[in-house]
Parts: sequence; structure tokens; C-alpha cells
Amino acid sequence: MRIARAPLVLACAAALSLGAAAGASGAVTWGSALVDSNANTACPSAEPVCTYVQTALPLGESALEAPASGVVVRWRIKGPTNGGNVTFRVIRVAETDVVTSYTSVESAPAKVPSLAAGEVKEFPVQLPVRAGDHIGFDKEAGMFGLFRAQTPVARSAAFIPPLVHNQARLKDQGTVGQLLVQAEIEPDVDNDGFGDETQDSCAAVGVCQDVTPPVLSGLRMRPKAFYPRREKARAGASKPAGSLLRFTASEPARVSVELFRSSRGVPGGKRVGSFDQAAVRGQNLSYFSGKLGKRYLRPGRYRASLVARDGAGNASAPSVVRFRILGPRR
Ligand SMILES: [Ca+2]
Ligand SMILES: [Ca+2]
Repeated sequence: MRIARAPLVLACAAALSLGAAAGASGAVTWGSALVDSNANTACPSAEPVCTYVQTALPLGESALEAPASGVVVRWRIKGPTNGGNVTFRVIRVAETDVVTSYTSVESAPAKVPSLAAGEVKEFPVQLPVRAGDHIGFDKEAGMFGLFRAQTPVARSAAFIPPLVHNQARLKDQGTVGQLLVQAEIEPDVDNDGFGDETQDSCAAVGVCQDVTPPVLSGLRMRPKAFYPRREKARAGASKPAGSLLRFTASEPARVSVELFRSSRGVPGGKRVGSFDQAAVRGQNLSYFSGKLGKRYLRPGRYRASLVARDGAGNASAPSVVRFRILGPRR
């Protein structure tokens, strides 16, 4: 009897721990804690719409920067007492020693109704976000109650006119104040662009696996015929040295580039080597110098075959581009 019961207890324990793993929430909150109350803030000029980005928050309140990568599944706003159009924005901030630039990488427009004092309105959304991104929104000049006023530590950057998708800008003004906006980020372990907890069912099932291979598209090289960089230096060639490789990836991936040189009697060409590069989701652009490791490619016709692999090891179909390495000038 005792022997028979032991496996049963083990099985129950295993089931319980699986259940706990599936139910554990990986969602995180980003932006204001929405605790403080509103004060009037118009856009800082006569422009009809402006963008605000949160750049500092008091310690202990919700995270200034997105605490995790994943998908924004909902965002909330406190106030405004008179409604209007608000565009929620995910902002990527790039800092150098000299300047800080701000790029809106994702956005979602919403019609916000007039809210009672202290009331919070929530909007469902599905926007990819990267850890470290900043939160912001566009507001109409006449909308009030989107800041907590006179918060010494909280700061935001203002952009007039508003930010444009994928265009980096320097801020027009710094402003004291907390944007009363908050978002919830869910993990996207299976990389399908949906939050794993409320937008797809993988967390409920307990298996979030990325089974979707990356897709490469729009692969091209400009120019298609070019000198290696060495030849330009030596000959002062009028044709450009090196080429720009451009493609779009459906998700972050490691891309391996295999090079084949046309060779008489060898179908598909002779393999001359390969290199790897990281790809982001969306447009990718990189410079190819015509050099492979320490060697410059010999003049001739080439074929580059790209295969992308995601973090789970799923591989894309090969994507091919042809190019020509020009010979030395005489
Ligand atoms: Ca997902
Ligand atoms: Ca994938």
C-alpha cells in the first residue's frame, strides 16, 4: 500500500508545481503609479498637439523605463477632466556624451473621454516594447489634467510639434511634472507579437514556446557592383567602395550570411565563407566592405545567401542576393 501511494504523492506535487508556473504572472507595470492628482498643463506653445515623454520619476513609484521587453497589452490615463485625442507612445531614448535623442517606435491613438477627478481610463493595445523604453503621449493643447504639478523629481520632455514615427528628435523643452499614464507589459516568450498572458493562450496552457521561424524579406544590395574598400583607397576609384545590405526581419534574429563565388563548372558557385550579424525586428541596414574576415574578396560574381535564426533556433528560408566585386583599376 505504501509503495503504491508514493508515486501518487509525487504526481500531485508535480501537477501543483506545473500549475503554479502556468499561473505565475510575468506582467510588469510601467510609468506613473497613478497615485497623484492632476493639475492643469497645456502644450507649451500655441501648437494644437504636442508630445510629452517621461524622463524622470520619483524613486519608489512605478518604473520610469520599461522594466522588461514584451508587449504592452493595456495603458491607462488619469484625468483629463476635459476629454480629447491622446496618442500613447513607446519612445526609444539614445544617449551620447553630448545629446539625448528620442524616437517614437510604437504608438496607439485613443479618444479619451472627460473623466472625473481621480478617475482612470484604460485602453487595450498590442505594442511591442523593449526594456529601457520610455513612456509618453501626444495630447491636444486644450486638454488639461495630464500632469501632477510641482513634483520636484518628476520631469518630462516636450516636443512641439509632436514626434513622428521613427524620426529621432532632440527635446524642445524640459518640463517639471509626472505624466499620469501607465502601461502593463506582458512577456512574449513565443515571440508572436501577442502578450503571453491575456492576448494568447500559451501562458494558460503553460507552454510558451517560439515555434514560428523568422521571415526575411526585401533583401537587396546597393550598389550591386562595387570595389572592396582597399581598391578604392589604392586606385581612387570613381565607383563606390563597399555596399549597403538591406533587409527586413519579422523578429529579432541572428542572421548568417554565406557567400558563394561564381565558378565555371560549380553549380551555385564555390563557397568562400560566411559571417554572422544581429538583426532587429523590422528594417536592417548594414555596410559590407567586400572583406571576409581578414581577406578581401577577389573580383568576380557572388551570391549571398542569408538565413535568420531566432532565439529558439527556428530558421528562416534562405534569402538570396547577387553582387559583383569589381577588379583593380589599371
Ligand atoms: Ca506571445
Ligand atoms: Ca520565432
